[in-house]
Amino acid sequence: MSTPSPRIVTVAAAQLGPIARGESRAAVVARLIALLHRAHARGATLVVYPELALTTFFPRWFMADQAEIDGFFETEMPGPDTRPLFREAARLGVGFYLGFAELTREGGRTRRFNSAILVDGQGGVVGRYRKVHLPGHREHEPWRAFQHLEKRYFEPGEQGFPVWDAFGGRVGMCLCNDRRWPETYRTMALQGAELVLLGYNTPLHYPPVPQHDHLQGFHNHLVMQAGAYQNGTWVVGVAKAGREEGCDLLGQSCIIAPTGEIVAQCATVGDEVIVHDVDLARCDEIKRNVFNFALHRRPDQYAGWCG
Ligand code: ING
Repeated sequence: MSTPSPRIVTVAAAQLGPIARGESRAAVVARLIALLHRAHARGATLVVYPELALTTFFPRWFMADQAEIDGFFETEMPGPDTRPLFREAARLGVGFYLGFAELTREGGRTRRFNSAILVDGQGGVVGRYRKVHLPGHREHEPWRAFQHLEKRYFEPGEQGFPVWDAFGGRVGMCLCNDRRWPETYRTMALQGAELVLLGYNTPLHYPPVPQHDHLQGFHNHLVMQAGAYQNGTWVVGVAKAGREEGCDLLGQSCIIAPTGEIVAQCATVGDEVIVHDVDLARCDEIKRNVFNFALHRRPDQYAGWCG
């Protein structure tokens, strides 16, 4: 079988350590730009940041005051605080994925989403994704060591899992809990996704089932490696990590090949950059063989699967 010509995109995972509740956007953007410089110095043309990369993971607290909650959201992207990142990335010719809390006016009402944006190397917005699978709960549950109020603070995304032509291939995005659901990767793979970018904030302690706490790292890689292999796509998973406002967040940011192999992984729970020469052509090793959907997949037998 002929080997396709390589299609290399040098990708960086830019893991963030904790962001304090009171840390200014300017201070966080300065950290993002420092990571951008380290990634660029190592040849990266695409940098992947975590979910909600501009603030602390605020769904861990119950807040009654909407103005206080909205202080964690962005009303413009780019806006005054993030424009320096967009400018510097474009100056260096580097694209990026950035997770952020999106506050917008649509259909005559205020909407709030857990979102991510994909920006190309010229500073152009390729696309925006709104988190589909919102974990956690809606009401204050004081029994928990900390809250997980994504269902309270965000609306679920209603635009599915788009895939865009970018960086020389087919690129898709998702966010955190989305990575646990097989439908996420398959929906994108059915659109030809070759590179799935995602950020996450994953506490080591899971209050509903604490006996699984020691499995957080295993489950994190399990779902991303399976998603990569079963769909013949690269997966880049990037953490907000470390002890953030008293809550220990999982690190283990990594770059995973279509074979399911982890080819690069962070070794700390702080601000850290890992880089890999992602060859998008290697997706064919899987997509044209073991998971050749046209030859082997049987949607006629998958009752209830919309794909
Ligand atoms: N965080 C967590 C995640 O899916 C979670 C929530 C943790 C769910 C542990 C299940 C087990 O990684 C976000 N932000 O989705």
